[in-house]
Amino acid sequence: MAVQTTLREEGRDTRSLECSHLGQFEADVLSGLAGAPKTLPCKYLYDEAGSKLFEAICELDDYYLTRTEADIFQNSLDSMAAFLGPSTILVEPGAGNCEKAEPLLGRMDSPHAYCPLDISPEILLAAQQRIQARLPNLNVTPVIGDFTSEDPWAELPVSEHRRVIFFPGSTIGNFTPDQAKGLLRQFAKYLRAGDGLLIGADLVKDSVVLERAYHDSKHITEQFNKNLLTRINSELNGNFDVDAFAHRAFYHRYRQRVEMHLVSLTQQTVTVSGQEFSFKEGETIHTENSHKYTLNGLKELLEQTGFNPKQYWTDNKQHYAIYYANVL
Ligand code: AVI
Repeated sequence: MAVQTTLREEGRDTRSLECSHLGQFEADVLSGLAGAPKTLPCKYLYDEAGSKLFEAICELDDYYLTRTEADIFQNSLDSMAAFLGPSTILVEPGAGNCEKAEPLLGRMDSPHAYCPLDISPEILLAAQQRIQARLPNLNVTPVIGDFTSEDPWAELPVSEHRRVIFFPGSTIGNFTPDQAKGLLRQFAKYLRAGDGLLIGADLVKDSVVLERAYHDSKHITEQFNKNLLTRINSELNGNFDVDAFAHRAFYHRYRQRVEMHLVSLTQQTVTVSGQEFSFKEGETIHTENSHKYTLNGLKELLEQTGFNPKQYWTDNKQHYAIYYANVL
């Protein structure tokens, strides 16, 4: 009840949160389109339509990440739960619908609390009700906010219980190596010595497999990418001709990442929020990076950011890995 009140009170703030998001969205889009090369932050791919398209991507045969990670969890829940320990607070940044945490919470030894952290109050509230119905003794405390900023971390409940951050889904891959280090250091700041991190990441593999995952045969990823232009048109008074852009995704071997771009099929000028942006034919907007790690690279990333990697789990093709690490 107390948590529902918190969410309702947060709901009152949602309008001002939305206004500030819109202001930030506009500022980021205008500066991204003014840059050379043109870029747009990938976090804006996830409006309501984008989030639904991403859910559809996760169901695709070509997009092996979600099902591979789910299989690893399925096969190793008990040993993962043992690393998480008893009476732990599980904190999940970018939790969305919290579906990945639910089976883990069900196997953990008397978890003290689950704190999903996300920007969408509606999705969090629905997830809270679902999890609470299944695990009535668990204290579910959602926190609303962007986990890349410091604010929501300060709102997490203060407690002496052991803390573990749960960061599945290869979301770490959407940050450049420097950003990933900054983010993991931010995670480490919230944790204390002996607390933990359970993190999932996609691994380096054959470029054909990688490129098929981001250029799927059903063209859902294309719709997901182009939806960003539709979103700009509706929220920022833009006039992108979505059909005048093509979806491009390729594996950059040296940078170990799949890059997603929107390619202008013609020379054209686009207006967004009253500002004009010209495109040459073939010019791209870089919309997302999805970095891939080697097992060793992931271990090094953890070691460089204050963690002591203890155990990893992977699939038999070594397409994906989940690491558990303690804070030093
Ligand atoms: C959310 N993130 C881990 C996905 C990825 O694979 O980088 C986003 C995505 N972009 C295109 N397809 C999926």
